[in-house]
Amino acid sequence: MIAKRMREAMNLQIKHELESYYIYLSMVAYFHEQNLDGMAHWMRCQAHEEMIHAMKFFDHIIDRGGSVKLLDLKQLKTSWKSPLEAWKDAYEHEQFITGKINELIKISREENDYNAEPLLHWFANEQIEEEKNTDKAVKELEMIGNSKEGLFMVDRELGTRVFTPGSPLDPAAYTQAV
Ligand code: OFO
Repeated sequence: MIAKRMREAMNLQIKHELESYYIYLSMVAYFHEQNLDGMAHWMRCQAHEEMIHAMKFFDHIIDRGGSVKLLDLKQLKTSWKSPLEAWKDAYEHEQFITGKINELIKISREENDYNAEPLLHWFANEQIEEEKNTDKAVKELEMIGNSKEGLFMVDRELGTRVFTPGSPLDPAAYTQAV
């Protein structure tokens, strides 16, 4: 049985992961409007991944006999001045999420919740990747400055992301490798 403190903290994390889904979906719309279909594709994959993250916590709570209470989502930004500003926001958001995962790890230690550890370690590793990817895009966009050709190339590169995780609503369809 999951302890109340951890259940409530994971419930809150479901909200954070769904807000990640929501903000990245807004970025999909923004990038399509800018004719940056490669970036839109990358963010579409990312939004899908965030829904899976939310469902990992959702399933963990259910599997341990807890109840899930979905909370209101915050209204997040829906437009950006430039692709660079959007990617900077994504990087900053991932740093915020890393902080939240670290808080959950702290709670698991304080509560001696050993059953939560494998999931939280998975997320700790995942956040290294999430920060790395968004920071890389920021650095590339800073490198090209106002070059249209450069933007075209970065967009092309981001459009090559391959993502085949299965449905976020089917636990059997997604794996720990997401
Ligand atoms: Fe769920 O990792 Fe990004 O936000």
